[in-house]
Amino acid sequence: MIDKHDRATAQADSAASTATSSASGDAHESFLRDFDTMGGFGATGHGGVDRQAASEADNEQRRWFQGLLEGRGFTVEYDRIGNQFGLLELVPGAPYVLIGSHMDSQPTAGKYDGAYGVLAAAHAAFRIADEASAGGASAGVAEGAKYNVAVVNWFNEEGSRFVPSMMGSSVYTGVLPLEDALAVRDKAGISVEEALRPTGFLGEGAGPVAALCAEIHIEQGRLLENAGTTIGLVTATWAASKYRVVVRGEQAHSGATVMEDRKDALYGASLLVVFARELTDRFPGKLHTAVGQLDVYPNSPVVVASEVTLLLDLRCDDEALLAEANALLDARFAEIEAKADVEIERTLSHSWDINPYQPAGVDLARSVAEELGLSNDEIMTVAGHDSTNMKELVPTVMLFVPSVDGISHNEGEYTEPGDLVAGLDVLTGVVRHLIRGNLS
Ligand code: HGY
Ligand code: MN
Ligand code: MN
Repeated sequence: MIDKHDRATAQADSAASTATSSASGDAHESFLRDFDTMGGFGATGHGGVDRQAASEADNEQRRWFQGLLEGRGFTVEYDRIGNQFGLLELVPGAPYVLIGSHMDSQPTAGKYDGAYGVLAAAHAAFRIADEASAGGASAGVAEGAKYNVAVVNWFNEEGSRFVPSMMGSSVYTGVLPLEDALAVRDKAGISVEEALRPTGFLGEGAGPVAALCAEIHIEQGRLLENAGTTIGLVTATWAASKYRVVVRGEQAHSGATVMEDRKDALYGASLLVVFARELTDRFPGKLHTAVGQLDVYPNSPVVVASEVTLLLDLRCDDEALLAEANALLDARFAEIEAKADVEIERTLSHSWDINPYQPAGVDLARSVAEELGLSNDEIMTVAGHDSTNMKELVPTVMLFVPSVDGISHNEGEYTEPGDLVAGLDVLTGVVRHLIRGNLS
């Protein structure tokens, strides 16, 4: 639990908060300048970004980020799945507090998702480094520290080019075997390994040893905005079931073939897409579903489709309800096979349970937000994050800042600058506690 009365913490906090309050203007300006620079990597024409994992835009932003970290004296290394780490050593030989998120994006998406958390982690670490090297009372940071700091940019969190999502942190935490991840191919047939090999971002090792973790991210919903709350204290992740579904029929002439002879895979897939969407009406506010990717073969205007592959995504804030929704899906699959005279094959490609974040971490984050006078409240995350994996390995703190209108995975994604820097201040305060082991 938090050791609020830890002397070194108290000393460092008072000195640091003095430092922060006087330097906060500069620190905030410096962060916002860097964030503006980041928005240029893979910039689209409408305020968004397209920098999918291991794309040239992603590689470019990673090179920039390496320079930013090295410019502040951090050591940059890459692990065997391309996760990027900026290391700040406070206690030689000690494990690390991992703080970060992901810089890769969905196609034509927002520039805040993931990238904000990576840069906020870097700037929080910069402040910790300055406080540690400043000497005097604030040297308490180094003196009181039990752990080092590693800023992390996880590889391929989005899972758009290479499925599944959260790939880099899944390999780091052992959820996904390395060789399986390296072998995943994109639609052009390029594997993760082939994409990473020429970039110089494919390391050998397993990355720094983690003792604790923290991530800050945009909410991607509108609960914080609706409530007028600045900081989200994330307590758990909605459960997820993601399926790869193949609907098989037979090619036929779209005109000449009589209707009763058809085995139309696209008709079967369409019935499934509509059912998945309307299934949410039975669990209002509890179940979210979508089919975001659908590939038709042969996808020709005069041919009845013989095969459709789609990726179906279900999220639910209650594991029993999710099981009920999955059972209803199974029943509907059988009906669709009969109705469209097709065969349906479903593979669970990625899933996670609700498993909460450590409550002591929520309490720690709350105490920091309160000290800073920032409104805060507990919230569940509907989206998965790299911290979804990390909380299963080490105690993890997950923080949110508001998304305007809940828009995300969309070029219109936006978070107010004041909220961005408020989140940075909370993350910095949380990290000051974590490096002292005030969360176990
Ligand atoms: O929620 C997701 O699946 C994504 O990885 N953020
Ligand atoms: Mn994200
Ligand atoms: Mn995302």
